[in-house]
Amino acid sequence: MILRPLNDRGVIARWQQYLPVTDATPFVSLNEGSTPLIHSPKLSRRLGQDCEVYIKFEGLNPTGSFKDRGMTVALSKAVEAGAQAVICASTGNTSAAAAAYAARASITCAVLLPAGKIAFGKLAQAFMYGAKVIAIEGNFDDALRLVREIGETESIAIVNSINPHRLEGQKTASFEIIEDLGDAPDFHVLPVGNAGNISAYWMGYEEFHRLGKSTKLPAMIGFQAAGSAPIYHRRVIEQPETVASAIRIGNPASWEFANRALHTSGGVIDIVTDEEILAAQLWLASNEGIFVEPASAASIAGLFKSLDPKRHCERRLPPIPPGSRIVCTVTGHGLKDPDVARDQCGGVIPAPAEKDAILRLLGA
Ligand code: AN7
Repeated sequence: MILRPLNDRGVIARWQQYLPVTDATPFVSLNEGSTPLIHSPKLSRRLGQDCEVYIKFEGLNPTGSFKDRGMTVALSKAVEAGAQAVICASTGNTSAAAAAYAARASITCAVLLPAGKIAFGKLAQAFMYGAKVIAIEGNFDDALRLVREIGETESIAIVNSINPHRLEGQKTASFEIIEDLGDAPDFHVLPVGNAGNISAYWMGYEEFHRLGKSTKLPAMIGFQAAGSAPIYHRRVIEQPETVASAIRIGNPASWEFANRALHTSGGVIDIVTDEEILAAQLWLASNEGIFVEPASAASIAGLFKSLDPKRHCERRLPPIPPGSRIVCTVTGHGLKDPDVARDQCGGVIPAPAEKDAILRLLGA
């Protein structure tokens, strides 16, 4: 039986004609995608010169990250091909998405995670969605190597972004941005880990430009965490480290593809420190009401960095001309990583259960 959810407004239902699906493809969907593109008055003002900044809030997908866009296509194609099980390596969000969509498709899901390095919200998701959760003594790059090896001999579908269906699904975020803005932006800023998403966005922008749906192509600006910046340093990082655990990756799978996107778009890869990431995370939540996980805040930290004239000379960031439109993708929800959020919080204000005492504390 072909599974076609009623009222489905998901990525495949909306963008079917641009995706590798046919009438024989079941739609394994949770109504992902169609996330809001939120105008940021405060970031726009900080940029000045009539620039407008928009935030593509991918944390509002069903499992709380952009991974759902790719996973709906990957799982649909896996089920179409008769797969009984899927496997992925993950820093957390891919495993959450794979587990949810596998549950939806009633097939087995195994996730290989670096032990002790997964944000708690993501781990809880993998368990709750019913995945087999395997914590390896190694980092993400080790986990991905193992998944590739397992895929060579076993009949189990790999749903990491080395599966091209993942990037096909993820490119739809660019389509939505072009629809919302009426054209492509001038700059697109996003965090980079395994480099799949920057590659997928670029695919989407190129495809819609080719089809005449946009008049221009954005410069793609990617930010890696300073301690996990293989593309920036042009070498594999053996022991990547960063508070932004989602992008703690030393040997990105889509490295070549991302280099092409950077080169063709006139973009760059730069780095932001953990301190800059955490400051940007707190800034975005407390100034715009948008709570994102640390990795996602790398794009906002990067925007701040590109505004700093001193940093600008030091690095190769392109100048932002007056009147530019800039889209920053924030990739995952802040609730994914409660431990980092707790460390960012001030202490609570203790008070007796008395009105006057509370008014005194409020300075009233
Ligand atoms: C919130 O879940 O690699 O450059 O295994 O979770 O496409 O890898 C997550 C990556 C950015 C980087 N922001 O995207 C995984 C995983 C968040 C992420 C990235 C990830 P890519």
